Amino acid sequence: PQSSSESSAKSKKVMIIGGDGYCGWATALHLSNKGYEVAIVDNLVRRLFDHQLGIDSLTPISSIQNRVRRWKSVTGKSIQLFIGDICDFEFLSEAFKSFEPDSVVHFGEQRSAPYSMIDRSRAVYTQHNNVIGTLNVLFAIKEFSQECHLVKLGTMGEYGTPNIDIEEGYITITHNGRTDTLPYPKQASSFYHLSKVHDSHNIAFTCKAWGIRATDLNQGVVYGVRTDETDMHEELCNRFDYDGVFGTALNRFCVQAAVGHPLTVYGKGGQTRGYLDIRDTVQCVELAVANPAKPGEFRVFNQFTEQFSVNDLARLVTTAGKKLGLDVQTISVPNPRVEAEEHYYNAKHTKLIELGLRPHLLSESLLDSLLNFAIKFKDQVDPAQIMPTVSWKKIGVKTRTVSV
Ligand code: NAD
Ligand code: USQ
Repeated sequence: PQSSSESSAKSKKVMIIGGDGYCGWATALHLSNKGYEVAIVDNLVRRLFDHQLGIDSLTPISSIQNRVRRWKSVTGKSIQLFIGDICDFEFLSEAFKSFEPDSVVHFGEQRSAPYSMIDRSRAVYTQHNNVIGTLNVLFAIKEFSQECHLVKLGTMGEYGTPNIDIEEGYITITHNGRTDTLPYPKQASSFYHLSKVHDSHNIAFTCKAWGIRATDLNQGVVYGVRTDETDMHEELCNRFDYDGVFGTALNRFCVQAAVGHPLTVYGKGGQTRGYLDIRDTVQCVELAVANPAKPGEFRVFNQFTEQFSVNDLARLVTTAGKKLGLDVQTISVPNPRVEAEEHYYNAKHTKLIELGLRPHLLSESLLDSLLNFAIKFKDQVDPAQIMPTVSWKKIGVKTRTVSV
């Protein structure tokens, strides 16, 4: 594998779509710090969802313009900004022609499963935004920069929870005496997770038909907030979602423990997923960018470092909380989702390790620092945002205002 040293990265231009979001902001700074020339493309719709739902990041986040200005003043490095919607092909074309990326890292989607299950209009928005946005990126690569490598954020949730081992993208099957290597079966369980399945199929097809080079990063659930770069100045601070729509399991549990809210385990709590530290998200993307797929190759990496059930996470947070003097309780919340609550789960995740990933595993020290981080900001917590409000079964055509 090629190492991503500063010198080899200098001439490389990376466009980060969704660079104002949680994973995208951390990655944009990381790649800029490593010597890549970075442009952020974002329509700031994630900030609009907060306004519409009456929710907010635990941490105060600066405007994208101030973030980029601060980054320049702290490091001397410039990040270009293109504010617009990738579903608008004219906007995307202009951004492509002006920046001429060598790689595109695509984080720019509606990424919450509960959001996609609020009502019909949110389900349709999610699939339109994600599927059409990705199609536009594929057309832009074909039209303006054939050699450009697409690094696309997918999700481990594309595979669901089958009763056999999960492979990295492909499985070799022998059927009626004949053998083939085929895309691993997809069993997504929300309109959001399904949008990622549709994306994967569209990308795989264009790799075959047009020779696009692409890497699908089937990422697990991300936790943590601090990275080397966002730590450089308080105005570079990342967002931290803890609410019932955008907050993810471990981040939510840390905030719940900090404010004395019982940990919200949905159903039996045996739901097992792959998890990773946000410091590993930025490392994985850097590895994918530095070691591009070949023309026509549709490469799939499972991007997580450890598997946990929801009950495992609750136990870990309870133990770590006790050490900090917190009395952490757990409640079983009737599961608002339709998902297996007790199941087999064993997913391969070796390809990024082979490229050189050095994982930050979930040790007690990290949980301590994440809990301390949540404690530091606990006055910002709105307890009314904690319980889940979106039901997989009650979704209907009537437009819902999700509020307390
Ligand atoms: P996020 O919502 O914080 O960031 C997504 C960004 O994309 C936002 O800034 C949003 O404004 C932007 N965006 C959305 N639609 C856009 C459009 N049409 N045009 C331009 N910009 C648009 O999400 P995140 O947590 O950073 O996730 C980033 C990616 O990683 C997503 O694709 C998500 O599915 C994937 N992922 C996230 C996690 C996780 O735990 N956070 C886990 C696995 C995969
Ligand atoms: N869960 C609880 N209690 C909570 C929150 C969640 O028990 O308070 C359970 C959920 O029911 C689910 C599991 O924890 O079984 C994970 O839920 P989550 O909200 O942390 O993650 P999920 O909805 O799967 O989505 C997140 C990101 C999404 C990404 C996905 C990766 O929002 O963008 O694609 O993680 S994965 O889970 O591998 O598909």
